[in-house]
Amino acid sequence: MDLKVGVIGTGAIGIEHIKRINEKVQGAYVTAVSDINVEQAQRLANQIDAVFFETGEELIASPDVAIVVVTSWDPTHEKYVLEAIKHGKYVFCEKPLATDSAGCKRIVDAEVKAGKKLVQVGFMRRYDRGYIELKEAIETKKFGEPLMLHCAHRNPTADENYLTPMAIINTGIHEIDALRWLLQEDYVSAQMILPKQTSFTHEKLHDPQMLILETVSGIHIDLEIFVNCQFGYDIKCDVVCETGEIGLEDPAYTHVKAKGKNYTKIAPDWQTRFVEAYDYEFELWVRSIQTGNLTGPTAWDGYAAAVTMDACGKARDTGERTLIQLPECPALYK
Ligand code: NAI
Ligand code: ISE
Repeated sequence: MDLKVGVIGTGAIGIEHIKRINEKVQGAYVTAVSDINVEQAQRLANQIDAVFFETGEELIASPDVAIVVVTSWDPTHEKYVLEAIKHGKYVFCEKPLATDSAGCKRIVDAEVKAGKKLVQVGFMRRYDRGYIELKEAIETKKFGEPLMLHCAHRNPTADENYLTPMAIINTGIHEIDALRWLLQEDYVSAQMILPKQTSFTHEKLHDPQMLILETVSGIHIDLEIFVNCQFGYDIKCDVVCETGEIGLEDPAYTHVKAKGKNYTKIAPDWQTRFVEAYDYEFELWVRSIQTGNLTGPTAWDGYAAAVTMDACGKARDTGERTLIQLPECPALYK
């Protein structure tokens, strides 16, 4: 029987995921939506023949909702995930799982108490073909041991609501998870560098920022986060190994030769750059619920990322290299 999905947060990615579930993914359809933007969400509910709920809590409790997708603003994730766990419902939560490690820990504790993995975090880099190929090359040691990673996460523009800490909490969090997953290693330290700023930023956002992470075995990662780069949505990850380098290419299916130039386009946004990864992420999420074996990024992964995220915040504030230490991983996640 198809799974009934309730979606909390019907903004940019909420709408994308709703379309994805209803039009592409097998075995699930959206029966309910909720958003504090009542008018917009009600209109959407009418269009897709779903029920509108005034609150996320009512949506989660509804017998017409079997599984939950949380795509509201970052600071609201924790309360909805905890509520879904309380009702014993599977919940897909967009990144970050919570805005700090204490919030993520409350989720881990609730899930451990429930005795069952119910949470998947929207760390969708893990479903991108480029990252998957990098992981295969690293795991098979095709070019020996990885030593250094040079990465960049660039967005064309960020609005006035995007503040300095969001470079990590909202943006760099993708790499914090993806690189830990790629290397299968936790981090031991973080440093933040605040370089010369672009004139395209505003006073509450230091842009760009540089993060340097070190893993348990001593691999060094440099990550540039630049959210007003102007030219497009640009994601880089070059892994320098002992006998070779492997790195992401910008996916392009066509090129243009005209007016004396030969070029490919840069994706304008995350929707375009990672469309296949999001589709695959949801396909596997629904399938894993049907088979009762969740395989995606867990609440523990969300917590591990948040511990690193907190260390980055401290490193930015103090200008110092900050140590990262995770407690023992609960048996549920091993
Ligand atoms: P958005 O601002 O377009 O949409 C968020 C929606 O949540 C808005 O409609 C807002 O009214 C609603 N909302 C806020 N508080 C709420 C509450 N308490 N209850 C119900 N609804 C509430 O933002 P966007 O870009 O769609 O991002 C949503 C989430 O998805 C964020 O957490 C963001 O970090 C994540 N995201 C993840 C991406 C990825 O690559 N995995 C890409 C874009 C966003
Ligand atoms: C957004 O929320 C995302 O998750 C995008 O992937 C990221 O590139 C962007 O910086 C975030 O704001």
